[in-house]
Amino acid sequence: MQASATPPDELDALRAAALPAIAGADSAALEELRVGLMGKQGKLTALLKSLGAMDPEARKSAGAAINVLKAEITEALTARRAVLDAAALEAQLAAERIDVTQPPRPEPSGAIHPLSRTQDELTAIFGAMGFAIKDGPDIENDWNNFSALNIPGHHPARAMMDTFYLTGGEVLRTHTSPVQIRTMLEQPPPIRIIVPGRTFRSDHDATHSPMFHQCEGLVIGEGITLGHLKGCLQDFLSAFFQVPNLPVRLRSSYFPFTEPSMEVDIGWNKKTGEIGGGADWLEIGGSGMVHPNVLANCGIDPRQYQGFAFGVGLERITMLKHGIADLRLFYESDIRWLRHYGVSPLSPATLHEGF
Ligand code: 2U9
Repeated sequence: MQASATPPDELDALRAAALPAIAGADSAALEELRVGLMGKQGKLTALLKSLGAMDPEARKSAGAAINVLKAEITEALTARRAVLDAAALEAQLAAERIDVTQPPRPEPSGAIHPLSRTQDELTAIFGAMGFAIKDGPDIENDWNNFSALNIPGHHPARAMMDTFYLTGGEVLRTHTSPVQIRTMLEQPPPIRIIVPGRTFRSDHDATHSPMFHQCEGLVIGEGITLGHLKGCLQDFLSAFFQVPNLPVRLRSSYFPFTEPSMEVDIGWNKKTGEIGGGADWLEIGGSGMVHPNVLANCGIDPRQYQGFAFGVGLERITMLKHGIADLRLFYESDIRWLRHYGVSPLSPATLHEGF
């Protein structure tokens, strides 16, 4: 004999017990209720299973009533779970709140090394004049470092006491000039570049370090004259030392890679060390018109193109600008020195603010 329909009282009793329990349950109790009602052994599951044993008529009406109750319970479970989850999230957010307005711990912040700062300042000055910034490898071949620059085999710059030679015949570059050679071989004129970077000489005393830094400049174009060189140096040195109309003097000299060649002097007061004041002259770098042999070595016709070049030692101009007395301190990583002479990373070098 087939079972009769579920008595409506039984469904009402289940509804009356389940819905208030669900509405007041905490997270664990809610899960227990869900399993107790809808799990494999759950009461509602048992009622649904009982449908199979009913005759079709009874199954129809009982099925409808049980499904109504199932929908009510499912909705109540979902709604309660949503309320509990939202409350749990609120509690977690409150517990994990971070005060992003709190000031940082009083730890000393880092500083930009004075040589890096000088490099940044040169980049700002020459960038504003339309120069590109170039770099190249520390290890160079003999041709880029010497021969292309019109430095012959017998020149003292090539002596063992001056240059670090590697076993494969390469050298640690003794100046940044090989980068200018590479640039001229790579691109046709006009060329307007500065090359700040590490350089090496086999030399070590109070005023010489085996590793030091240079910044060289190169301009190649048609109709470039010594007047352009002088004006460029004047603008650069005035901006770097922050002295308007800084006196700049070119004094005849000799370099294999330039003709004519000139030392670059600036006006200063030897007694007080003041740059731009006084009647004394201070050598700051070298310069000249690029030697026709050097242009020809790089495939540039010296009858069509001319150029000027210059070089300064970054340590030297940094020491002069900031009154740093000893070259060796640049490389000792003494944190007290770095704090004193270093610059805040939060004040980048910009021309219009001055530096
Ligand atoms: C090419 C052609 C010419 C670069 C130049 C100097 C003069 C110079 C020194 C300054 C201080 C080196 O660090 S230092 O000792 N430099 O006197 N440099 S002209 O001339 C070039 C470079 C590249 C192709």
